[in-house]
Amino acid sequence: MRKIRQNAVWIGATLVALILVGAVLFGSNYLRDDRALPKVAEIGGPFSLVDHHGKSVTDRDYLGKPTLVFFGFTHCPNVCPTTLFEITNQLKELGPDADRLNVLFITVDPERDTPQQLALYLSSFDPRITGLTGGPENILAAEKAYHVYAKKVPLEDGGYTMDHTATIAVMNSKGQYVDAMHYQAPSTAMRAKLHRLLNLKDS
Ligand SMILES: [Cu+2]
Repeated sequence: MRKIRQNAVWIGATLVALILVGAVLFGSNYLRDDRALPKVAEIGGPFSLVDHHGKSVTDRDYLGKPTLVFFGFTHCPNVCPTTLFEITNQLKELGPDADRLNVLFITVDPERDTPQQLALYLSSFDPRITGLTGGPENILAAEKAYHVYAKKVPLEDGGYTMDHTATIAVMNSKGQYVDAMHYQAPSTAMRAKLHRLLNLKDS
């Protein structure tokens, strides 16, 4: 009788130990996967917009080359000009290799950012950056596809500004999400990512 009880204790203890080990292994794997693959398959998707030349375009027009996708607006006081300036420097440094890349600046403020306004604004940056705008529903759909947050914030003078996600999504030539860049990251980090994207050797 005592032996049976002892065995039962051992079996119970072994089971608890197995469950604990399992939980730890599952937990660490889960965390690792979560960090390595931030909803990869979910970011990106179809869009139907108008470029800064007034031409209707869709996501399919940008397949065949890797694409940087950045959402912003031309009245942005800081984040957007800083990001576009950084991208411009990177493209300049890449030289002709930058032609193997699409760079899309999609407005979160279609009310003010007409194709003409985008063209005017982008004339201060690298000409290989394409501005995209469209109807409010089309812009909303693009924001949703890229998991971008954007919200109108009223200003005291009666105008408004936009709160928005400032991450640059890096898509491969098949339109699949591969990486993200942030405008506050050091230039060398962005340079390394672009080189990897274009299969260039780091010098
Ligand atoms: Cu901005």
